[in-house]
Amino acid sequence: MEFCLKNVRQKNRTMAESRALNAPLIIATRNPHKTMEIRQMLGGRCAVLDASDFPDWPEVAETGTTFLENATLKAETISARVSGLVLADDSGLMVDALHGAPGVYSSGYGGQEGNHAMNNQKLLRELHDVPAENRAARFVCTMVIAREGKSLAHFCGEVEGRILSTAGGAGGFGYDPLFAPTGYDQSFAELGSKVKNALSHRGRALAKVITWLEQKSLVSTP
Ligand code: ITT
Repeated sequence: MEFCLKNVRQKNRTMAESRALNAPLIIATRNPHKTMEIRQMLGGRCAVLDASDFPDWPEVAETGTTFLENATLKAETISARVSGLVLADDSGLMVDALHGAPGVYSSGYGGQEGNHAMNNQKLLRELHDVPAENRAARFVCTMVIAREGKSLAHFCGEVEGRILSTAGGAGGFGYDPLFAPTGYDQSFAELGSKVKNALSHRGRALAKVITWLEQKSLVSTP
């Protein structure tokens, strides 16, 4: 009897796990570059979906004043609308000489939401007179995991570096052509996705997410 119950429990657990392993991770983002990086870094552990797979997703007003507040708003709003595990990423660039700006306002810094060229032009203008030794900056990322409208956990990652005086490279997105991580002279856009993913704020936050998902048997090991 004991043996049978154990077998049934084992079978139920295996079935629950295989359901979980087949479940996609839904990224609460309209930024296809974020999705691409997260998909690359998850490396086949699970399928990845985003706003492009859900045409009727609501716009989430990012009214928070911290990365955590905005990531929580995105994760909770979207997870209340779709079934499954939702991951939101709120991220940005913090420049010491600008007292932490653009920070949570990174996406619209140049005057138009999501206009990366305008953002980079404004950043170069603002730092025009700032010498190389005072151009320290960091990318920051907060990820929130939510289900059924409730946040379950959050994870942070950062990468230190500096702002270059001219843009370089065609990889990545956003401020990548102007950001050189510590230890490198080239920008993230020049270094390419393998190096960027290994060092980046997003890579560091996602590594913690992956550990959490693996501990809960919510993704498979590649
Ligand atoms: P979602 O809110 O839909 O996810 P978004 O791009 O608006 O997309 P955020 O509100 O988190 O996302 O703003 C992030 C901005 O910070 C992004 O638009 C870039 O300007 C900058 N940024 C964040 N991560 C970056 C990275 O890895 N490389 C370059 N710029 C980055």
